[in-house]
Amino acid sequence: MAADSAARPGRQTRPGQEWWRSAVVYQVYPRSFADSDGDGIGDLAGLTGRLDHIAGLGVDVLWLSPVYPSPQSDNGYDISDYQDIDPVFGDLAAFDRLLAAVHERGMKLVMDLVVNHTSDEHPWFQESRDPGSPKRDWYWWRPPRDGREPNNWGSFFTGSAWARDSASDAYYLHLFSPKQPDLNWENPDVRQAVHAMMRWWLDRGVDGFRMDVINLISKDPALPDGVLRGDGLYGDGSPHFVCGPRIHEYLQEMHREVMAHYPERLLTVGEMPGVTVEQARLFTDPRRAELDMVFQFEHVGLDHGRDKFDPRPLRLTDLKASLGRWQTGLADVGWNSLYWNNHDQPRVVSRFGDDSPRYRTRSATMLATVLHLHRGTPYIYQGEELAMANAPLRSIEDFRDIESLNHYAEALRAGARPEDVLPGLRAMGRDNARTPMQWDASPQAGFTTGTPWLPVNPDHTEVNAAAARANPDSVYHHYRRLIALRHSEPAVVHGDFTMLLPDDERVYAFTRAYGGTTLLVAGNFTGDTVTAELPAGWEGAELVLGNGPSAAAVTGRLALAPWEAVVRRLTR
Ligand code: ISL
Repeated sequence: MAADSAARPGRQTRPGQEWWRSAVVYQVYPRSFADSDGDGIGDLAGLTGRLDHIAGLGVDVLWLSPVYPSPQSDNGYDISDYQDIDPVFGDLAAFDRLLAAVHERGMKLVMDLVVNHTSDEHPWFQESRDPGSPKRDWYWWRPPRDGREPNNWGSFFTGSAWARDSASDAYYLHLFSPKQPDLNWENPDVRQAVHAMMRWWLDRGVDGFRMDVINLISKDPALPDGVLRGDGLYGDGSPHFVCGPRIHEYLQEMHREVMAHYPERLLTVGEMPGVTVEQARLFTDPRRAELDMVFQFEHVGLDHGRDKFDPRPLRLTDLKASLGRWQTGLADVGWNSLYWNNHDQPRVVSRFGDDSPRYRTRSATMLATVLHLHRGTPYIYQGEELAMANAPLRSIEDFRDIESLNHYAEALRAGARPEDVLPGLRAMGRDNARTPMQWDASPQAGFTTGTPWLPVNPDHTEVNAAAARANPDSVYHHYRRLIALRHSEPAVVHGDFTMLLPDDERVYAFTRAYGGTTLLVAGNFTGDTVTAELPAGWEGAELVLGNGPSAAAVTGRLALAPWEAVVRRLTR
């Protein structure tokens, strides 16, 4: 069950048999997981004390969002020291205790690597503000153009991607907030410093990295203007930095300098907004030695309108077309990562399911079943295994996230009314994912004895880990069964994927075939009873897993109760 059993240190794993293909990863956003000292912010000791909840699911890997020293302007994705722990989370000794406790439970620990940018409070950037400093070239400093920004790029967090520094009257590039200046990867010293830092963590015992926006690190050094965006104010620079000219060279170099020194043990996953299937094949082809897998963004953009804060209903046929294309595209080479949720996305039970008491458990377990039966490595975001829902965010005072606050301010400056902006923020804002983990029914959900930095969701009186673990029919135990199935049934890991019913707006159905075994997976994405035609031959197939009342009888037509999911198995 533990990841190590497949790793066989010292022996070369055959391509296709790497341990992470059968692994499941659990993401912890430490600020919101468990607070041990009552300051209202989660910390490493709190997490260490709650590891049995994670291990109890049977997961193989824990991915820890950033815990490094940081001004916390983007909740730790703005790092001021790569080789220490922020006091709000603990210290290196607390980190070592966490790592040992993770390993004791047969799990691995993957760190967040945020090296597209640092904090503006990082000593590297502080030094680079001096034009004569050897660090000047570590960032993208440029003189003004006609007294203004060096190009027209807009930042992901609104406004220009350039900030003017009074120290030298030059501008520096920041694709995210002005407190997140972009590192200049053209400079070999920057790359070496990053490699050395990575080796330092790996030598300490960590088992890999989730790499933040790693496909943005190579920019076209000419920094050309982008085509004007809808706002008419800023240009879209993404063609000049998404999977930029030297990205594959940088990742192959990183592999050579870092990952290759720890054969077999590591898991690497690159977060890649805007990545295409064709590019992902290159990034994840084991023969190219770049990354094990990437996070792509297509399926979490299908319900966006003009932008992410203009949500549209999801069309199931779009979701199937998109995920199906990724399954096919990475079938013969490369590997998928599978996710509904992370710290940047609204809660999936609220977004694609039904979070009302009637269908919450059923829709959450249906969504889990469909996702986990795809080919790829599934990621579970903290609280997803409890069907935690979006936060009851009302006025702008309820929001904490820099992205939402900036978007709101910009929209109001442009003349929008609060009541027209808030619905999009409520549906899509990142704070939805960041409310405290719901451990029990007590006043602060067992998260803290103090005042939580973001209020706990009032539904924690019903939806919490203590209740879920005590109830064999809970979402938590369904996730546990899905993970156990992946560990015991090779068809879940290796099986060929075939999409069924691509034009059906209600049922998501596919098969996975491996050797003499074929799995049929079907999920009802609606609150109605539905039927669908199936290929012949499924009569009498064994029920492997289900979440519904009828366990979906197969008679040639498939009948599914509201939000029902089934997995059936035929063996030749
Ligand atoms: O959520 C987003 C805004 O729509 C994305 O653009 C997000 O910013 C993007 O996925 C990159 O995310 C990562 O890098 C950001 C950080 O704010 C996110 O939390 C992180 O996951 C900058 O480090």
